[in-house]
Amino acid sequence: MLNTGSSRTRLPLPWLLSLLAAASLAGCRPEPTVEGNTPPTPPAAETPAVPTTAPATTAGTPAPPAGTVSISMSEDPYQFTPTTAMVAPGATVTWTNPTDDPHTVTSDPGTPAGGPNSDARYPDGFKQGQTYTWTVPADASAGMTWHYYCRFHGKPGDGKARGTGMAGSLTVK
Ligand SMILES: [Cu+2]
Repeated sequence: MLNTGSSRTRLPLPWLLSLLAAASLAGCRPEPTVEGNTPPTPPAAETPAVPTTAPATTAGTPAPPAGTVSISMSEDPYQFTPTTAMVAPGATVTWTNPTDDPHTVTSDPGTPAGGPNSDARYPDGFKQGQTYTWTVPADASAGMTWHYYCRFHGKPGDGKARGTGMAGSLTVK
């Protein structure tokens, strides 16, 4: 490269020969080398990939609005735990029975229609290890309350208040 430049200004013929020699070499190497040196640009293109991850995390944060509510059952005395729970419209409520005896989630008479009721699925109550799942109506309004009780270990209320014994309630928040 240096020889080519210096010979150009002095002797035309040697310059032509050196040019041809350089061209033959250049035809094989310099151009591919130049293209090979081009890659420094791609690393800059990889940088935008990092900011892409951040927005995805931010968008995933406000995801759990409805959520899931888990209610268990305990013994001595039998009761729903928690006894009362706040639920969001569209939330999934799951009752699990870890006790030896079967239980029911039966809506109190007088409580809003469409409330939780395991009797259709488990006429004889759901046994140890079984679960009953109910979804809060999506159009349920805040403050709406369903009272329920276990037919074997509790008694229903009057529709305005929770019953006695094994009884619970859900209120829409
Ligand atoms: Cu029970």
